[in-house]
Amino acid sequence: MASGAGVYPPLESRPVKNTICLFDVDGTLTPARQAVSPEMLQLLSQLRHQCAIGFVGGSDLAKQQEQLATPSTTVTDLFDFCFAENGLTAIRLGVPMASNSFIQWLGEDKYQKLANFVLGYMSKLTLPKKRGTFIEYRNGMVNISPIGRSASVEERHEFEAYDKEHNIRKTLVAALKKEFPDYGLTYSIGGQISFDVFPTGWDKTYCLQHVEAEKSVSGVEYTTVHFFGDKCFEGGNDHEIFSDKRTIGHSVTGPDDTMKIVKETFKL
Ligand code: M1P
Repeated sequence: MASGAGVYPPLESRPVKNTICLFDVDGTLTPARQAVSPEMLQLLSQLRHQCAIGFVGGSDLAKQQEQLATPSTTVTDLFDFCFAENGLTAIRLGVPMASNSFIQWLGEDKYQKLANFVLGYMSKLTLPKKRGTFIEYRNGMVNISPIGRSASVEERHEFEAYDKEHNIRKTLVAALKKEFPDYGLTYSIGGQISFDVFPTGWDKTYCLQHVEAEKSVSGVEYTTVHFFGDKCFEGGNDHEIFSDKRTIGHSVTGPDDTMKIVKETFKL
């Protein structure tokens, strides 16, 4: 299925070399938690011959590998910059860059208090369905899901609809903010069944420091940074990078809209 891995000019030799396009993953390059289409990969490949491309997703790299590549293609071959967990895990041209750790930042003691509170709170919730993995511990954040991360696609849709009506996630986030007012954490509802928890400031703008650092690596200064995302509204996990003064933000309604805007913007 996947195409798009290939030979590309070095970053400093691309026709529009001072431009980079950054894409959110779920709802922007792919339908939520599903695979990318061959048409999208083809377009990204064409775009990569013009300028640098990268993705910036909240999920960890393993999930982006599942969604954007196949077992025989590596996601890090398909993009110049891979920013997993908002850029807390960053890879440039296949080579890992400096990463940062949630647990080092917060400390074990505070983390356990948070995890115990969440598990205690969720033990009292009754939902249409509960599955497994209620807290997913990642490098740069934790992801908390009242239904559990092992929910099927159908169960995800069911939870999302139930949550819209009953505000399960919003109410849990409010309880966390009240319980841990001095933790310096941001709670971000970016997907269908969960929310991300990370130190304030470690949102998707975190990856821009890696984009800026390119100047001292290859000499390329990215003066134009396009960002494409589907959750650009306030409270959405694309909002900060979308509205950052360093980016030109494009709010999209889904992968087809992303393709349309890319084609129009770059005359592809
Ligand atoms: O990329 C958006 C979000 O995707 C997933 O959310 P959910 O499982 O709730 O649909 C998660 O990986 C989340 O971390 C991420 O922000």
